[in-house]
Amino acid sequence: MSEGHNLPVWILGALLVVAGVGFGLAAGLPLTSASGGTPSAAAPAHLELTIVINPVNGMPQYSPANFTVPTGLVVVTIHDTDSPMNWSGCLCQVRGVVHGVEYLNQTPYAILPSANVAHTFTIPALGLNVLSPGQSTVTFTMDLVNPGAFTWFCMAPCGSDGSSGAPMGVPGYMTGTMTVA
Ligand SMILES: [Cu+2]
Repeated sequence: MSEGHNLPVWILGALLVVAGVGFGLAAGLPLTSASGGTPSAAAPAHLELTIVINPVNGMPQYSPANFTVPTGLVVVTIHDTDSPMNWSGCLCQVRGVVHGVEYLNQTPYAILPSANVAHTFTIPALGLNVLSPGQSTVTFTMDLVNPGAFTWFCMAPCGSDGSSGAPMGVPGYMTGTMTVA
């Protein structure tokens, strides 16, 4: 006699709801409030970054450049308002994020086409690399285990002088500090 046949219908319904929530998390779908979530897993934190053109000097910059996030799962959204850039030398491989993919306008990619990639969000200490095409919205999830201060930077040659000129390497533009606390 199988125990499964004795499961009340409401338990099966609850299991389906939990599975649905799990799928939503795995697919990177927009998350609603924590209420109604699974009690065993804390709701992920959210971080919103925007890449804008500085109105004074015309250089692209991440805003904010310095920010604090908690340990655990952090869903990051990058709104890139810069122009697309054809970065032919880009390997464009997504690394160090949950499931190994980022979502470009909600489509998952493990490797992005290099044709439009304008910037990257790269944290070598975490083995993390995410690509940001111009005029796009990118979403990915970090699973942060350890607290600390982590330098992030952009690897794309987005400067006025390719990979050597500003804003590359200028704090507050294409590099900054992510504090995990
Ligand atoms: Cu850049």
